[in-house]
Amino acid sequence: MLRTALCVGAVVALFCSAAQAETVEVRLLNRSDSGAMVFDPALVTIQPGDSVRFVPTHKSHNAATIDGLIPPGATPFKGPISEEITVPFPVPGVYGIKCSPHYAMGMVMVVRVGPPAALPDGALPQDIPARAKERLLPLLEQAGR
Ligand SMILES: [Cu+2]
Repeated sequence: MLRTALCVGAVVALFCSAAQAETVEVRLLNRSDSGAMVFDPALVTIQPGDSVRFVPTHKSHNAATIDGLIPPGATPFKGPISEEITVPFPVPGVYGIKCSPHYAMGMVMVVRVGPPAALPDGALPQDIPARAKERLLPLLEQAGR
């Protein structure tokens, strides 16, 4: 009897962990309380296998990985302008995400997958625009602790 109960418990636990992959929504906005041209939220923490749905609430935005700012082995992506995309993140680590048209205006965010993680090679790529860097640094710092 006890054995049966344990077994059922184990099956439920397995099923639940498989069903637990989550999708977090991020909105792409012209303006919010935190400024102009923003991802909201600007820092997302998920588990490997979870997904992020990027929703251009306002038009003319997209979501794309920043070159040199994704973990080794991760696949870069670039979403179409003004279209919603859902991206799975199977590889743990820290990801810099930009909006291609508004990168220079500092429209960036960070996705942390799994435990706190430092930058892939310990430093920001050289070609990041100043305003993007300004927003990325505190987000990366948060993602690392
Ligand atoms: Cu944008």
